Order: sequence, then structure tokens, then C-alpha cells
Amino acid sequence: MTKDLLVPDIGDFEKVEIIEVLVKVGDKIKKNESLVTLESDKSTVEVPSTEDGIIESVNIKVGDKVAKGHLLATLESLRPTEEKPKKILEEKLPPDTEKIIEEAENSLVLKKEADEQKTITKKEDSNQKIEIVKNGDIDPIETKEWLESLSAVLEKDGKHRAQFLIKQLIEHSYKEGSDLVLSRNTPYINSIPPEQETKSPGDQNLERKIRSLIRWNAAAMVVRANKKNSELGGHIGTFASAATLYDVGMNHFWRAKNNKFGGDLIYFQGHSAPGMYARAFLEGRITQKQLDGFRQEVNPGGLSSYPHPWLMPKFWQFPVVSMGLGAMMSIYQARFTKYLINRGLLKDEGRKVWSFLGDGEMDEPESMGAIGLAAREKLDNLIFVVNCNLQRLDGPVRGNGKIIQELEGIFRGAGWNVIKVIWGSYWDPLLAKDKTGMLIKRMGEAVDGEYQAFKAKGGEYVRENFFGKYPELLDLVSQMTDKDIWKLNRGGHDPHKVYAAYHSAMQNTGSPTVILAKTIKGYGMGKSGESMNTTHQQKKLGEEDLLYYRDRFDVPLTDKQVKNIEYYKPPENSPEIKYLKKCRLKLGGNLPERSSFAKSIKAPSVDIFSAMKESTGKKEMSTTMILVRMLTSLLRDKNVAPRLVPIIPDEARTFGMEGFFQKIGIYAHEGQKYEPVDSEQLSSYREDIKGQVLEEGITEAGAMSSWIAAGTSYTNHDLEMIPIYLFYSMFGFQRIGDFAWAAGDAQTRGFLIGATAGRTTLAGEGLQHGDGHSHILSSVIPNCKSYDPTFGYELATIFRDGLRRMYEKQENIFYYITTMNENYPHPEMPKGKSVEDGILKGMYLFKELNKYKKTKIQLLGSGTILREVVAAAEILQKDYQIDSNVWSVTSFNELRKEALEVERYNLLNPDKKPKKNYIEKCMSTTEGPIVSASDYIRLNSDQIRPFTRKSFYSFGTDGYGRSDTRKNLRKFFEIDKEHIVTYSLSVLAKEQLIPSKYAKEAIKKYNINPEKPFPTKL
Ligand SMILES: Cc1ncc(C[n+]2csc(CCOP(=O)(O)OP(=O)(O)O)c2C)c(N)n1
Ligand SMILES: [Mg+2]
Repeated sequence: MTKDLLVPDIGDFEKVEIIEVLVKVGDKIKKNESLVTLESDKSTVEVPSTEDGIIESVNIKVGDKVAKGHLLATLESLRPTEEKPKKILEEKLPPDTEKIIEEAENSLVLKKEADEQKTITKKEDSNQKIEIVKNGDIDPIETKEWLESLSAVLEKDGKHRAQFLIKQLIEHSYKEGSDLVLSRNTPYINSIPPEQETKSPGDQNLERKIRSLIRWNAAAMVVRANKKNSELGGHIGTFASAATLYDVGMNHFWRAKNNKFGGDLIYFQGHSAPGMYARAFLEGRITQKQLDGFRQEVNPGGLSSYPHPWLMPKFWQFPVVSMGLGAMMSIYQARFTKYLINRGLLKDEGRKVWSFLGDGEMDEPESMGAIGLAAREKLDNLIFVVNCNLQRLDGPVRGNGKIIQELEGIFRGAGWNVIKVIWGSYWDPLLAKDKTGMLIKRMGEAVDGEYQAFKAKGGEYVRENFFGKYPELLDLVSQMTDKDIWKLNRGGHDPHKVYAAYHSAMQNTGSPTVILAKTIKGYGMGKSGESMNTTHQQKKLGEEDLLYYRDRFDVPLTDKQVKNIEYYKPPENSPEIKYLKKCRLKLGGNLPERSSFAKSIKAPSVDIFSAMKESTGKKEMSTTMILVRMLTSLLRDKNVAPRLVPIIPDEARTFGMEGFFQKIGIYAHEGQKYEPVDSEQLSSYREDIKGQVLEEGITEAGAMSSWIAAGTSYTNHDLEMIPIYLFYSMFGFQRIGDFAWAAGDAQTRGFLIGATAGRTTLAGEGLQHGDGHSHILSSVIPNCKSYDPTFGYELATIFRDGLRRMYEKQENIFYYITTMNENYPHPEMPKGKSVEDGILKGMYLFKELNKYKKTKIQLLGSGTILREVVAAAEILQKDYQIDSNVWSVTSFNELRKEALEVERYNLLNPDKKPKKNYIEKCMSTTEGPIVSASDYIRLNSDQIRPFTRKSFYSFGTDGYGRSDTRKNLRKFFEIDKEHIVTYSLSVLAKEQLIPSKYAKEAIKKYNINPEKPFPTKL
């Protein structure tokens, strides 16, 4: 049976051009395969077939303009029976509101009657068992009694008393074993009661010994480095407080990557790095020489101060030391892992992401900025461990409050599973004996400033100031010596408590978990730094302190060895080393360790890009549209398509990408539970568990974290993915610069697209939106390649090369490309290999105007401003008989980098023939001075000024942007064709190549006001 394939509802468009016909007569086609590509002046969408079948006729051709209902093709259906046609919008009768309300009201009455019937009629004898349950209440009479009592309290003693009683009830029930949380906070005790703790299977004695050695070696490496040179720095106190938290994970929980398992992903807190090195030393992965090279990285073999994959690419996986980034990046890592699983690209092996954070670090907006997403997306593969040592760099995190309680409330409110590990096992008997509840009361009352002092000042002080507040508590500890009191430990230092918490976190499903572990900063450092406000920066320990530290942890070193600050490593066949290695072997290998076994992706054939190398004729397009068109084509490449990860923070419609919603779907872990309001349209908002687009909502930091997760998937999941994150260029590097820097460190591969770029090209939006400096910001990241292309073929050339270099050759670079929203025609790609080379190197000769062969000038332009430069060249030739070369500069950044390298080579090889940089090679045979203009601040062009060996004048958009038309803005910033002509004439006069009268005339002719202040002052 023959079926007509029509243009579906395409939204607000009347006539849309067909730019590609993807089928021909006789093709066998499946439902949802694309028939044609349509392009409006804003976006590109493919129209899918609604049936399986064989194409009988194609009724349109490229260039036709179509609208809804237009016949595209006919098809011989292959369906045996006809499927019911999807209801079209028009068929749905407009809802009769009155009727609906009436029906709803009637149904409410019916429901009420039904409920009444369900009401329990309690039997006369109130002692008898109630058999009918009313709304889940098994004893309504008892309920009534409680409520009446409460009413009586309210009436008699007022609301404060009533609230007090309710709070007491909640706390009491919690203490008695109810785990029902009726407020955001639970009392200041451990979440897991002792009787519910899962016991560690480990050998506690051996584990303590190992931990002590790790502690010692970690401290020793910092002290030794600073003895050598106090410039080097480092931290002892942080790892000292976190050693147990790491040890329990390393010995029992964290599974490494190997050929059978993908590995858990652990984000180690940045400045606890010495602890990781010290463990790796015992494991034999790091030598003593390397430990001695801590923070001395210039010569090979040193160890980086913090986790930096760039510097230790086989060791560190996640750069986190800039506070807050680790929290966000780990959340999006966990999310991206689920994305890969849901899309069928990765096996679900129950891998976990663990993120270690400091309690001070939680102040960073980024730290908690994405916890809502983690709960919403039910990231039960994510575990945060916040080391609550109550201190940050300068002093207490919350001296007057309680950081653990504060974080508990926030995380629980956001929907996380919260596990508090506050008290160690020595407290258990005391808490069990505390029948009055006074101990919990006192624990809840004391603020963190006091808790800090308790651990700095000794047992006697604690007796007096903590227990001493209530006689009942003094009684409670009357049998204990001050030493016993001092021994009362904190949960984060108790391996049993930590094990139980980790075990519980591993079992949790349906939500992410945060473990709030209370510890002591500088644990074991004694008077020199335990719980002191100066602990954070303690990097030197005197002899006495070292001896104390040794004794505190029973490190088997002689006094002499301690004085020499020797490392301690037991022999290979010692129980400690054997145990340590056995634990890691059981967990599949070493951690941290970075590797990649990802297969490369073959770059798509040149054909996919060839359409971009043709002229668009009269058709005007923006580079953003061309990019979207290119991505649409790439989605047809079988190697590339499944790996593309388009990431958009709520700007798909701005960039004309809404066609992707239908075609590849928006990732949603729960699929789509509703029919979207625009379901009849071709670009309907389609959410899907297998969706490919990451529609992040309005969070540039979140989108960037997703981009990093996807762009490092080659190492974390052994799977090359191609993330393309499109954003308003102004809200890119300026907003998330620190993430971009971390992305470079992590060796992220991917594309960042600064769309709606250019200070005068994004016309109406104004000062906060008009980007005139993103290329300067991107230029500072060593492995970021930035480009500012003007034409479709330039963009295609850069993009294809990016795919080839990052995914075929697996180079550790990423791309920043600006695209614009200004529509203009795009010429055909000029012929010649040098053009392609030049585009990638940063410049090529776009046009030569050589009619008069007298005076010549070199005109450089990039992005949209190249078109002003071309127009200026034509005026110069026509009105002033001045010839020019017009150079399209695709990347001032790339040009500068190359020139710097050449300059350095020449300076270091004074006896050799000097090399020429690429700019010189382009310019050496040309005549006349250089005038260069871009839509960015002058510094953009100025980057190459010293390397051209010619008189060089740059023009750009220095100053705050503002909203107006493109024409007015370009006039304001003096980069329109009229200014370029005028400045060129003036430059030529200054160079004494023409008389100055021409410039003077032009100033008058173009109404240029020389008295106007410089735009930075306006
Ligand atoms: C964004 C950022 N700001 C400042 C610092 C400097 N800094 C390093 S550690 C630290 C204190 C951290 O305290 P906390 O998070 O509580 O960690 P702790 O050492 O107590 O475990 C500061 C301010 C940084 N690394 N990153
Ligand atoms: Mg802290």
C-alpha cells in the first residue's frame, strides 16, 4: 500500500528550504530514518519517515521551499497491517473546561463517600485489637489521645512549649532506635547505632601498624622537603586527620581498574596527596628518591604537590585542589557514568565515585552547587566523604556552630542519604549508660570552637569543660582517668566506625550518600599542631615533635633514625607489606592509577565536510548554523555518531539546535513521564533514558563538569567520547575559567564552542553579553587550541582536524572555537593545500587586490570583522587606488605560540641559521604595513605584533560592550569598514607612503570624530 510522507509540524515556519535529500527511489527505509534535511534561517532539522517501506517517488529537490503538509515522498509500506495513525493535534477536541470541573467535583464527592465507608468503627472495648486501619493508622483512638494532649499543652502553655515537646519526642524516638527522620537534623550522634554496625573483616592490629607507617612517611616527606628548602611547602595536618578515612577505603572498598572491572573513581582531597604517595611507597610503586622529590618537579622524577594528571599522567586521575571543583566534577562524573550505562555504551558493574572533601571546602558555592542534581538523578553510585576536622586554613570552620549539623541539614534537605560518623567506639559505653539523655544534650550544645579546644587542651580540660557542665555527666565519667577521657576518640579516626559507614554507603540505593566524618586536624601531632589554628600550614616538625609523633603511633624507628627523619618501609615479606598488597590484590590493583585502553575513533571521511567547502551562493548563514549543520551530518557517521555528546546549558533554541531533541533525544534518567506540550512538532522536547543530548539547564559550571567527564571518558571508562559544549561565549572562560584550567590538567579532549561570540556581533544584548576577550582567556591554557573562523569551510577544516587529532591520534588537546550569529554568504574554499594548512596554523591569504601595483597594505581580519576588512580593501582599491592583501586570521593564539617557539629556538641557537616563524613566512614577500582588526580587544591581534617584522597597527573592541545595532557598535569600536579605511590611510601616511590629506578627507567623509574619547573611557 502506498503512503504519503508529508512535512510534519515544524513550528513557526512558513517556507523552509530543503538542503539535503537523503533518499532516492527504490531505497528501503525504516521508520524514523531521515528523508530530508530542512533548514530555516535559524536551525537545521531532519524529517524522519513515519513508516518502514520502499521509496516509490521523491517529490521534492534541494532548494525547494516547503511547509507543513507538503508531500516529500511516497512509499510502499512494508507493514502487514496498518498501524493506527498517531493522533494529530487538531483531532483533540479543545477541552470543555466546565465539563471537566463538573466531573472532577462529582468524583470528589464519590471519593469522600468511599472514604467515609472506610472509617474505622472502633469496637466498644478499647482494649480489643483494632482490625480496621484508617489511612494507615492502626490505633486512631490512641492518636486522638495524643492530639488532645498536644492541644491541651498548646492551650495551657503555648506554642513554644508544644514545639519543645515535639522536638523531645522526635529525639527520643530516634535515640530509641526509630530511624524515621522527622526533621532535617538528627541528634549529634552517629547515624549508625553500634548494634547495627557491620564489622570490618580486617586485621585491626596490622592495619593500625600500616596506617602508622603511612602517617609517618607522609609527614616525613613534607618535613624532609622543607628541611631542604622551606620554599617548598606542603601539608601534614590534613592527611593526619584523614588517614583512617583513606586507609579503610584502600584496604576494603575501592576497586581498581583491570581487565575485568572498570574501577571505582576516587577523588582524593588535593592537599592530602602526601598520604597517597606514602602508601604507594609502601606498595613499591614510588621510590624513596621520588618521595624526596616531593614538590620538586622540574627535574624528572619529582612528585607533584597535588593531584595533577598533567604532571603525573600515570598516577593521578582527578585534579581537585582548587576547592569546590572536585565536588562538582565528581557529581557530574557519577552522572556521566549513568548516562553511558543508560545509553548502552558501558556495562553496569556497580562502580562507585568517591569524593573526598574538606569541611572548609564546603563553603565554596561549587561544593554544594550541584547536590540537587545528584539527588534528582538518584546517583547512588556517588559517595561524598567530608572530612570534618572542624578547621580550615585560618581557624575553625564554624566556631560558633556545628559544621556537621549544618551539612546534614543541607544534604538531607536536598535528598541525600546522610551518614554521620561523629563518635568513636570508646564513646559507645558512655552513650549506653546515659539514661538521662544528658550526654546527647551536652554533645548537641557544645559548639565546634569548643570541640576544637577540647582536643587541643587535654583530658582534664575536657572533664572540666565538657562533662563538668552537668553533675550527671561528671558522675558518668567519675571512674575514668583524665587519660581515659583523652582517649575518647572521634568517629573519623575509628576504623570500625568508618568501615560501618562505608559499608552502609555501598548498600544504599536510590540516592547519593554523604558521610560526615568528625576528625581532628593534625591528629597525633601533639603540641606542635594537633587541633591548633596554625595546623594547616604546619610543614616543619622539630625533633621533639617528631619523637612524639613516632611514639604516638609506635613507629619502629630509633631516636637517631627519627632525628634523621628517615622513612620506614618494612621488608617485602613482612606481615605489613604482605597484608597491604593482599588487600589491593583482592580489590583488583593499585590506586590511584591512571591509564587508557580506549580505541581511537576513525575521523569521518572528508565527504561529510565537503558540503561546507562549497559556496552558499546568496544564502546567508551564521557560523553557528553551519556548525549545527555539520553536527547533523556527523550524526550520520557510524563511528562518530554514538560518541557525540552535545552539551547545552538551556540555549539549544538560541543556537538552532532544537532539531536534536527529536533526532537524538535529551538524556533523562527516568525517560519521559509526560507528553510534551509540543509533541506534535518535529522539534518536540523529547526526553529519553537513551537520550544523547545533555541539556544541563542554567549551569555553566555543571555543563563544564559534564564536558570534563565526557572528555576524560577515554581514561576513566576506556571509551573515547566527543563532547561538544555550546555556550554563550561570554559565559565561558570568564565564568568557568578554573574548570577550564582543570580540564586542561585532566587532559580533557573535546570541543568548547563559544557561540554568539564577538563584542559587536552579538548586537542587542549589551555589556554583560558582548564577548571581546574570550580568546585572550582561552590563550592562557597551554593545551587549548582556539580559533575564530569566519567562513563555513574554515570551521569545517578546523573541526575535522580536531576530530582527527583528538580522537584518531589521541592527542591531549582541546578546542575552543567561536561561532557567531550573524548571517552572511559563505564563499567557496579557495583552492590549494596552503589554504588548509594556513587555516590550521592561524592565517592564510584570502584575497589579493593587486590592480594598481603602487601602494600596498596588508590587512588582517578574523571572525565577522574579516568581512569589514574585505569591504575596506575594496574601498581602498576603488576610491584610493591602494592595493592590499587580505589575510584571514583564524587564530592569533596559534600564530603566537608558533612564533614564540621559533624565537626561542633562534635565541638558543645563535650560531645557526635563524628559522622563520609562520607569520614571517606569510609576510616576508609582501609590501606595506599591517593593519589588523578583530571583534576582540586589541590584545588579540597584538599577540603577533612583535613577530611580523613590519609596522603593525591593531584595532579591536577594547572597552565595555553595549547594546545597539551591529553597524553602530562597529562604528563605536572603530572596526567598521569606514574606520578600517580611514585608519589604513592614516597608517600609510605615517609610513610616508601616501600624503596625509587622504586620511584627513576620509575622517571628514565618514563623519569620524577625532575628539571622541577612547572607547575604554566610555
Ligand atoms: C579555590 C581555592 N581557594 C583557596 C585554596 C587554598 N586552600 C588550600 S587548603 C585550604 C583550607 C582547606 O580547609 P578544609 O577544606 O577544611 O580542608 P582540611 O585541610 O581541613 O581537610 C585553603 C583555603 C584552594 N586550594 N583553593
Ligand atoms: Mg577542614
